Amino acid sequence: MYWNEHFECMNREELKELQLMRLKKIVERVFFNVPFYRKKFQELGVEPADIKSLDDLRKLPFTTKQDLRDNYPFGMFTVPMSEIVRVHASSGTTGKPTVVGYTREDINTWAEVLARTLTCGGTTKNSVIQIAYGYGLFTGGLGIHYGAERVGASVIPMSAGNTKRQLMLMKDFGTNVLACTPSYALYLAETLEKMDWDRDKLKLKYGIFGAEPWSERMRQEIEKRLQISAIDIYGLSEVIGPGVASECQGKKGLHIFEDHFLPEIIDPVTGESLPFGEKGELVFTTLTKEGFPVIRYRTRDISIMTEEPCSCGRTHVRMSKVMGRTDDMMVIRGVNVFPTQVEAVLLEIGEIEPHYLLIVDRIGNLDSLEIQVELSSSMFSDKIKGLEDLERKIRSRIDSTLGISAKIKLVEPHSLPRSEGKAQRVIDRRKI
Ligand code: DLL
Repeated sequence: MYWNEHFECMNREELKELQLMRLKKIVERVFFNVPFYRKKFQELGVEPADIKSLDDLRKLPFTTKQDLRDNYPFGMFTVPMSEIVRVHASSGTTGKPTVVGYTREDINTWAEVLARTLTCGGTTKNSVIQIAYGYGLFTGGLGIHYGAERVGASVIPMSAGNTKRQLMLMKDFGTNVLACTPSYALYLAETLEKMDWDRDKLKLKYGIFGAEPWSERMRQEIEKRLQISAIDIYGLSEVIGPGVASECQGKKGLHIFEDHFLPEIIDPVTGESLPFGEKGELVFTTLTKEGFPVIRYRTRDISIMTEEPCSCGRTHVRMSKVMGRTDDMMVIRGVNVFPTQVEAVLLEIGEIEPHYLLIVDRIGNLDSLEIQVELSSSMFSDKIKGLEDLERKIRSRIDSTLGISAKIKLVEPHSLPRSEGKAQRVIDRRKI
C-alpha cells in the first residue's frame, strides 16, 4: 500500500526531470540567501546557471556538520526567523548542538514523507500508534507525530521512557503500531516477559524502528519476541529528521524519498561519487526544503545504494541498512554522542586530567554509558567528600550538555591506558 502512489512509483525518467527542476531552484535559493553557500560556490567558481543536468551536482561543494557549527545557530537558514515555525536540534561534535529550522511548508513536507514511511510500515487511518520516540528537540517524536496525524491514525504521544506505563496503555488503548528505537523495543519486550503477561493481551502488529543502527539479527529477535513486523526507518535532523528513507514490507533496503532528497554515495576519503552497488558515505541534497536546505550534506553514515526495482512497486532507489560511520559518533539510547563532546565537558570542569575512557554496554537491552575520568594528582589526595562532589558535577554537566545519563568513575592518576597513536577513547561492548 502506498501513501502517495504518484510520487512513490513515478517513472524514473520523469522523476529525474523533477529532481533537476527542483535542484536548480534550491541551488538558486541557497546562493542568493545564505552567505556561507555563496562564498563556497564562488571559491569553486560555480554559480546556479552551471547546473544544467543532475550530474552537475558534483560541481557543488559538500556541506559538513562543522559548517553548521560555524554558522550556529541560524546562519544557514534561507528565510528570516519570522518564517520559521519550528526549531529542532541534534548533537554537535562538541558543546553546541546542530540547529535546524522548518517553515510551515517544511512541516507539511515532513508530514508527507512520514505519512509515506508509516504507510510502508503498515499504519493506516484505523491504526492506534504509540509514539515512544522522545518528544522535544529530538526530531523523532514530533516528526512521526505529524506523519501519523496526516495518515489519520489515532496517535498516543507517549514519548520515551516510563516503560511499565507504556505497556499498560499499549494494552488498554489497543495499540497496534509501535514507533521507537529498536533497542527500546527490545527493552519493552523484555519488560513484558518479566511482567508475565499473556502477549495476546496486546494488539501490537507493526514496529517503526530507527534512529540508531540495528542488525538483521536484532530485527528477528524483536519480531519474535513482540510478534510483530518491524521495519527500519532512517533519517537525520540536518536533512529533515525521520522520513528520509524507509523500508517497505519487502524489507530489502530502505527507499529514499527521492522527490525530496537527492542521494549520492561517495568515497569518504576522495569525495568521488561512487556507482550503485558500491559501499561509501551517504550524501544528501534536499530538493524541497525552504527554511534550511542543505547541499551535498555529508552524513558520515556508510551504506550501499541500489537502483534495482523493488517487489513493492516503488521506484525510488534503496539504501542498505546503515553499516557504520566514518567518524566516531555513537548512538546511545537514541542520543547521538561524540567522544569530543564528553572531552569538552571534562576540560571545562578542570581538576581532572584530559584522560578519559567511555565504556558503552547493553545490559538487559538498555544501553549504559560509563565514563572513567583520571583525577589530577592534587585531587587524588583530596577528601572523599570532594571526590563525590566532583563526580556529581561531572554527571550533571554530562546530563545537561549531552542529554544522557552516565555513570562517572574517577580513577587514579596515570591509570588509564596511554597510546602512541590514536587514543582509544571508547570501548563499545554492545553486540548489536
Ligand atoms: O535520529 C532521526 C530519526 C528519528 C530517524 C527517528 C529515525 C527515527 P539525528 O538525531 O539527527 O536524527 O541522528 C541521525 O542517527 O546520521 C545515523 O547515524 C543514525 N540513524 C538514524 N536512523 C538510523 C537507522 C534521527 N535506521 C543519525 N539505522 C544518522 C542506523 C540511524 N542509524
